[in-house]
Amino acid sequence: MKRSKILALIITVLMVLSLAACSGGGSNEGSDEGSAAEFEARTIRVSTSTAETHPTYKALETFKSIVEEKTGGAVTVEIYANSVLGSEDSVITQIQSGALDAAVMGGISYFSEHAPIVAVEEVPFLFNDYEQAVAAYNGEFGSYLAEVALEPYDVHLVNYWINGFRHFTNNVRPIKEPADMQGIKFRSAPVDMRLLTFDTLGASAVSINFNELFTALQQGTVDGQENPLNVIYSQQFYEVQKYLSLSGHIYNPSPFIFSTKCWNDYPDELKAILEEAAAAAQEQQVNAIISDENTLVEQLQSEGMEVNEIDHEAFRAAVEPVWNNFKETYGEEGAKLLDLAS
Ligand code: EAX
Repeated sequence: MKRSKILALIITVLMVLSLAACSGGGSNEGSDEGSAAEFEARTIRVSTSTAETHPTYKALETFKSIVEEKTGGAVTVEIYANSVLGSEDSVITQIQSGALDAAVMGGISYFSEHAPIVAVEEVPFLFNDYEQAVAAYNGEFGSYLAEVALEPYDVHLVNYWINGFRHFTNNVRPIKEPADMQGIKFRSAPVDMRLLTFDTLGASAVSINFNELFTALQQGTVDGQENPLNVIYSQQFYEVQKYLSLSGHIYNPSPFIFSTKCWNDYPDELKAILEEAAAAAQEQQVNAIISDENTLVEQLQSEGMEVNEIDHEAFRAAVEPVWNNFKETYGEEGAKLLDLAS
């Protein structure tokens, strides 16, 4: 059976099993067990598109164990990896309705409906390194985006983890200069600014959901894709991709979000525990992503990928029209955000 069919089947089963929204308010089991007595039995369901071998999943396991321990087992956390609850868009819909409590997303620009300016995330070469990107998202830049983009969706940001700097992979040729992009057919996530970047660089790009990406690469629907090293490795894209070009052209955070409906339903003591557990998980995830960068290139090479550096200066010059497009579209507000990012 194809990966996508298996997933579709799993999703259907899960949907049927999970009709209860923000599944709290169960029996008051454990009410005579000391401090855990404060907590009603409830299950918190968290989704991630990444695999069990990705640092996000491991950090969610830490989150789960802290929450379960601090609530004396009254609150259970269930982790759904590998997009089993559906594409990013479908996860957002489930979060909005409160059918799903929480998710670690692969970026923030999926939430563009109420604030198209969130496209700033996708401006190529906006950040030079992890230190700068993490500081921006943990600071005013990140809180501004959460306020304008997430809140109108009824989405509550707990904190930002890292998805990472994205790099090109493909089966046609190593990408060194912008001209090497010509004619290669890439998959893009369904976000406009990224599609514009591909277009500006002379590549063709089609929008495909992440949960359909492996199959699309395997079947040759597209020649290439771009993702952070940890995603390329944990999704085993090296099985279906030959060249890895270390472009780092876009940085995506991984916002850890909750359904506002569910969040408002939790007692304050539980919110405090969730925040504490999320802070520990964030620290673990961020450290893992950053330190893995040193070893992943070698691991991908030993899986058979051919790795090269890109001509950064030439690429930065080639994407200038994308910057201009952003500046013209978002005026002063856009300029302020670009400033906050630097
Ligand atoms: O969470 O769609 C993508 O390529 C994202 O990077 C993916 O969701 C990782």
